[in-house]
Amino acid sequence: MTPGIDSTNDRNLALFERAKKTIPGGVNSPVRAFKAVGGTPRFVQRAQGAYFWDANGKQHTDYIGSWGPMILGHGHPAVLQAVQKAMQDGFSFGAPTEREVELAEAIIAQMPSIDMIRLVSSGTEAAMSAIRLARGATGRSKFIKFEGCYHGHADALLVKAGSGLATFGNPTSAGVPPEVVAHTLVLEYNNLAQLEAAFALHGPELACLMIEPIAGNMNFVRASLPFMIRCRELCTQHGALLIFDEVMTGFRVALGGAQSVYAQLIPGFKPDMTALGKVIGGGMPLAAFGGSRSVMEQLAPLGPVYQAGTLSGNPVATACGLATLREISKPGFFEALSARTQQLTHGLQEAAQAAGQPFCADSQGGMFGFFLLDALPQNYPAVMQTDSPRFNRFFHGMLQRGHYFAPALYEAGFVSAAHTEHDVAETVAAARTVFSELN
Ligand code: KE4
Repeated sequence: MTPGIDSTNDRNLALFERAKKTIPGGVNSPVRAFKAVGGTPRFVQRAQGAYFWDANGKQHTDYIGSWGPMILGHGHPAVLQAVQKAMQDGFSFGAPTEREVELAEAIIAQMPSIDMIRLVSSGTEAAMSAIRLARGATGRSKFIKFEGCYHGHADALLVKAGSGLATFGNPTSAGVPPEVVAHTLVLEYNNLAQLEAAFALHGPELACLMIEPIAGNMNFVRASLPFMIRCRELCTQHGALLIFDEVMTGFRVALGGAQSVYAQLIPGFKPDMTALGKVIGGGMPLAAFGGSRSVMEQLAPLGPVYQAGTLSGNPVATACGLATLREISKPGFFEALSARTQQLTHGLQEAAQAAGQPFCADSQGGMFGFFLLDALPQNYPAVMQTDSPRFNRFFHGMLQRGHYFAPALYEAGFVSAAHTEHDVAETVAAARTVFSELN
């Protein structure tokens, strides 16, 4: 029970009980149910800037921002105006619009690896379609993904490592027939030896390698430079496509996404395909996948790889996305956002140290992760070494004080341009108290 809130008039609790009657688990996406941390999900009544107010009218400083899209904060006036205007002109046509072309051009302008792009409605669709396109373009079926990386819930991607490198994946979800994941090879993130062995064993059969370049689905784990260099080299050597899943990192860690961060460290570095989502829709259902012209032109109606969507390139969602990209493209935007994010991670680090708590954090642009560990983990098993009961106590301690972090220790966090220095200082002050109570 959440101390300080009388459960009889806790509207979050009442709404959660009511929701469970008609929606499985009371939520439309599992992570929202607080299963990992326990307690009652906060039902959002409204949000503005860096804050949202829950069903009890309690204000929270929001460090999830819809899991990444709300990089400007909630209800940015320029975005709101663009969406309201677009709605006057029509919600959906099932026909091409100029704004889809403008958005495609705006994305391509920031990502030199992308010649052409197809808009879809979710990150799952983007990643699923990218895999299908890679398979169609190469004529190969097998592909590599990494433990701890999440690419949406398409069947072939709901898979855990098989036993050893010669065996392919096993389903992580009921309802996924083993044969559907029989071509998916799951490796350990940042494990060079496994990567080399997998290509040595299967190289000529591999259609692609899909990776979160900064893995936000195991909180915040960077691919090491040697590892990323070998992913690129081995894909090139064996004719497999290197696919960056930047649904979370795209336009969030930098204007050019994580690929621009790696390109600064590895001259000429480019993935062959990129999946995008979240920020490019500004909070509306919009995602995309793109790559070289030769690969993308394999897509219907030009080529043999089928892909489609009723609401793809939706005119209201593209207005929201375009207005968002316009704002984040302004000079100094990412410098200011990065500084704000680092104010948070450095502040949390100091607060934890003051309480003698193990803590480490990392961030890039407006995305951050922290671990109640002494050193930054390099892979999923290391992330899961975290003392989850202690994480849960930290999470709820912060939540009760009105600071909303991801309700799972394997999820990343997000800062928006609307978070002020004072907002972050308040969060750090609350963390100082919560960390001291953890002892
Ligand atoms: P969606 O289908 O949820 O739009 O995107 C799937 C996806 C693909 N790739 C990456 C790197 C992602 O992070 C995601 C979705 N991210 C989760 C947060 N870890 C969304 C939150 C949720 O599942 O409710």
